[in-house]
Amino acid sequence: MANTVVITGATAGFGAACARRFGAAGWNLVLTGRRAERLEALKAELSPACAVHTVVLDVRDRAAVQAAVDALPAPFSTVHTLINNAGLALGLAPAQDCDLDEWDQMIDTNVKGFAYVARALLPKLIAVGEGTVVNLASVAAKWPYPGGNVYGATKAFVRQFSYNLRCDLVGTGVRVTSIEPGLAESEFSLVRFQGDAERAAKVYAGTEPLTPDDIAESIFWVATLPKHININCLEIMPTCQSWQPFHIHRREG
Ligand code: NDP
Ligand code: 8X3
Repeated sequence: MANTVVITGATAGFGAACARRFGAAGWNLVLTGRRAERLEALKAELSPACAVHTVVLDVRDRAAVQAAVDALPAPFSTVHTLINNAGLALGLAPAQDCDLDEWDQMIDTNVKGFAYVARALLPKLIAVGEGTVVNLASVAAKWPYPGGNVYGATKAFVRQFSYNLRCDLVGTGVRVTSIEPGLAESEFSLVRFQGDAERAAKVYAGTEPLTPDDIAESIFWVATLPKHININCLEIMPTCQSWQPFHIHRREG
């Protein structure tokens, strides 16, 4: 019987690329996101080559997350891998100028929704006795940058949750990986800049960023390694990205 992967945020970017990558390998797919028409289009594209179950789901809705997991039909109810990917950044303003509604949405999605999904699915993974939880953190979990304030902090939560989860799951056969990409072109910047396509395009102009397919390939590798191997974290940057020296503010004169 084919393995099943549950992917949150499958309607775009990394999640959609993971659906295509795992689907091409014959996995059963549980695809979730808020945009129903995107889920249906992906299902039409990928089935019947693989089995696809779609769930329109806002991960911020705790009861809906649990209900969706409880209602998974066979064979999708036997879960081997969770790709806990749904998330977003909003804005790039200094903390002192930020919109609290945007902070709420990032915390509610990237921290609370992320945790609801993990909690709801862990018993299913443990019941199988092997498998992988793949959590989408970011380079922003570790490396600060101006305007990263709450977004980076939510990703630090994802990273540390992943490490703590490894401690709780040891002996269950379920492994956990924190995936930490840098510059990657998807709808991420379009969302961050509230649909401003011109500003979003500037983020990637003149670069060769990571692609969603690059991330999907890495996640597929992590999830299909021999089961005694756990990749704790995987930090991935495009070759064109690096760090700068510390910023030092100097007095004038
Ligand atoms: P995209 O914007 O392309 O995709 C984000 C996905 O998250 C969409 O499918 C969206 O679906 C879903 N999503 C957002 N909010 C919710 C919600 N409340 N409930 C359910 N689904 C939701 O971004 P990426 O693919 O680039 O990002 C995927 C993950 O990777 C995110 O967690 C992001 O923080 C992280 N990441 C991205 C990087 C990048 O540079 N692109 C780098 C490092 C990490 P819908 O709108 O249909 O609900
Ligand atoms: C996305 C990468 O550098 O914009 O997590 O925070 S970054």
